[in-house]
Amino acid sequence: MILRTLAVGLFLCTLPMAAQTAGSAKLHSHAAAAASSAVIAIHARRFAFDPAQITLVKGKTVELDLISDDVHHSLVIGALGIHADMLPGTTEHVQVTPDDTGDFTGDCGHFCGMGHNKMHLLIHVVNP
Ligand SMILES: [Cu+2]
Repeated sequence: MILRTLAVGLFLCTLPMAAQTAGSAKLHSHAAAAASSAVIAIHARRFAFDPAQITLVKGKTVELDLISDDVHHSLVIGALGIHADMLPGTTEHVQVTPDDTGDFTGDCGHFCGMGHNKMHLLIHVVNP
């Protein structure tokens, strides 16, 4: 009985540590992918962008490949000067070179249904 309690205690102690390690590793590889990749594909479908957030590096040019999976959407990021249609069957290629760090929000600029105003893309711009 004592042994069993010990084993459970050990399991509970190691579990959060394992979860933390996995979490930070995942975050790290995501950041590395964003920094080394020059093309980021962004899909739009009613009613979300996928991925819902991306990380860009200040001063580094990245191509956003904008793809609609269903109906006519658009991506509007006022702070980055982006306003691009997203039409089904076509990929819109948009070059962006962020000048400032910070978090910026993109929205769908073409009414696509009742959840249209819930479509947001969060852009993190970080220092090189
Ligand atoms: Cu929309």
